[in-house]
Amino acid sequence: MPDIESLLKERRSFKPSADFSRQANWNKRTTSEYRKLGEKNPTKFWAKMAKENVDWFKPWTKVLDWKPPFAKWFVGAKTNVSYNCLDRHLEGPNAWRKNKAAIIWEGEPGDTRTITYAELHKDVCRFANVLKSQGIKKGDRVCLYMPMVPELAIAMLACTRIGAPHSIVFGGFSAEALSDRINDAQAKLVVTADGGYRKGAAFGLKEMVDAAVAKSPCVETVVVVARTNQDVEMKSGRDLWWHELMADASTNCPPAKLDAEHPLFILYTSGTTGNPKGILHTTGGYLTHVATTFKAIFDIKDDDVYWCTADIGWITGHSYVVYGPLANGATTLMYEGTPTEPGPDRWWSLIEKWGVSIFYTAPTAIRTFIRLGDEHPKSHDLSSLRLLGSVGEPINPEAWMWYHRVIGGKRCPIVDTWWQTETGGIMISPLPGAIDTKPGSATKPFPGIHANIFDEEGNATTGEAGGFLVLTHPWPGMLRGIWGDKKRFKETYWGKYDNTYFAGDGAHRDKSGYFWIIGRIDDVMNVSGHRIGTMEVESALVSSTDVAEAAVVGRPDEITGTAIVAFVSPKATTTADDALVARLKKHVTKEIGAIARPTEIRFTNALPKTRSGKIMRRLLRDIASGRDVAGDTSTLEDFSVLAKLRESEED
Ligand code: 7RM
Repeated sequence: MPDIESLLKERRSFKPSADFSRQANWNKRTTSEYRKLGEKNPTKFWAKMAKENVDWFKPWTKVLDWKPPFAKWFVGAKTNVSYNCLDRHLEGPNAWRKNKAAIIWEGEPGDTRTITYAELHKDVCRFANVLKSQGIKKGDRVCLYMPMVPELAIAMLACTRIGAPHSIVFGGFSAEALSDRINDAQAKLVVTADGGYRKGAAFGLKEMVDAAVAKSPCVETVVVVARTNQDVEMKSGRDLWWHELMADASTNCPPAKLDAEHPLFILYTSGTTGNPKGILHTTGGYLTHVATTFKAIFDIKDDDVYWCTADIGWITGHSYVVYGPLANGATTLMYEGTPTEPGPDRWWSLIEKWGVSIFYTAPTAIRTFIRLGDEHPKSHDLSSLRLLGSVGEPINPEAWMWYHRVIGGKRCPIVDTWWQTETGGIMISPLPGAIDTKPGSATKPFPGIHANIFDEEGNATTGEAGGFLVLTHPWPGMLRGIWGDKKRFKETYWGKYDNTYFAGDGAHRDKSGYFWIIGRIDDVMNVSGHRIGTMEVESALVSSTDVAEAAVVGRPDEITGTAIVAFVSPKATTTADDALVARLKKHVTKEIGAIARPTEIRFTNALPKTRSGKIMRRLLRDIASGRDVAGDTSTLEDFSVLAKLRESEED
């Protein structure tokens, strides 16, 4: 089996400015010290991080207990996540933070709220007492199905305060998907809202909960936040208003002293087939991982305004909207609505308005804004920005360059962060003051993270190589299991190689040891014996001035094994005709070679994506091969896209 090939030749490289490096939380010297320690002794490195970045009620007796594939971190230690995110900023040397903004929130209609650490602490204590009064005890699961409102963060922290694991279900999921997730976790209580705002209108959530709970007899209580004030039905004996419960609740609620391995949350991610997997994370290791990576990679300072655009219903929102930032006493911005509401410059106006200094978003959003035109970011003062981040998909070099130039004004380092729901926190990323970045590369593993590239036979590679991305040593934020399914946990992540975590992504490592993530292994195409990642062909297409976005898949072909099919959405100013097809085929050949030349190019104005913006190539593969679309489609953002793609096929 040949290696996954690297067709993309990217030679640009960017140094952080001397000013940035000088002020960085982790400079070149500390980073190289940590790299050495993490390389030689990862447990010692993480123990050091756990001491520096987390407060513990009781120390551990053992840093790591590793019985593959089961890991326990900080054995015997006790801590509490809400204590680390709140109480410790109100007392001792950081007591001055009590009136610092913890959360700056803006609703889509333009209403705003600023919540200080002291206020957030009070509300979290109140809601923790509400949960207790509704019979929620340590270990009970609580499902949160909410829009992006501060009450979601309050509910999360309240759960952690009493040791009730939360399971957040993204507010865009259907009643059926919600019910499946509630039942799998056997949640006793659901927190929701009447609705939220999106695309300039109020949408409803409560009716979804009603339909879901009808099929989820485990639910005893539903707490409802009044966000939109639309009419909702309140079932007596089951449904209660958030504001009424909070009005009577005490602000006194000491944090539970929880075992480091106490379950913190479950987050469902869709598998390639059928039923979703409940990824389980625990308390002490997860907190250590997100608090440390947030401080080092986002270089947080007390006067920063940090904005991660992810929905909290996605792991990025858990780790880098809520827990990482609050554990560091940072100000985190939360925005409720659509990026382009009421106009294509909403995000840039938010950056200007709030003076955002650190901005973390996804390639899909960057590509959307490229298509909308430079005039929108250019009409706003973005000079407050000093650091940019990217997550969720490989970022194609052209999008990276645009982000660097148009958003970052060429002065901001970009941290391209690779990680997964399963890893809990960032695994491969630049340390912005300590490494040169290359467009499209996540650079090197974080200190203490042992990442490598394996070939099909399970041989570790060294130097320049392409293959399967793996993690060869446990790390504190790693998933501890799939809720209720040990077998699936073992098979999915630990079944391919012995004692080694299989990430399911393809990657390439260049001569200087930089990692280039190619994307999901399932998406890699085998064309005449050459294994080619979809991302490289997509990058080549997008580097043409005619193309806004592209998704590439393989379809079975008698001669070459796999034929490359490209779904292309042309720029608004471009005519989609046969001449364009010919131009694009030529362009790809010139950029990366004839082997990657698409056999077929289909034009479309929208691609099927998940709600977090990842292209669902699995569905495109079915369409390209003329099969019925099979498997789980519950995470699809917009179902009409599928119908349109099918129609275009019949034309
Ligand atoms: C954080 C998150 C995980 C999958 C992962 C990759 C892809 C994420 C990057 C990336 C290239 C990146 N969690 N991915 N980040 N690919 N470069 N910087 O996205 O569980 O929802 O998805 O996302 O394929 O395995 S996730």
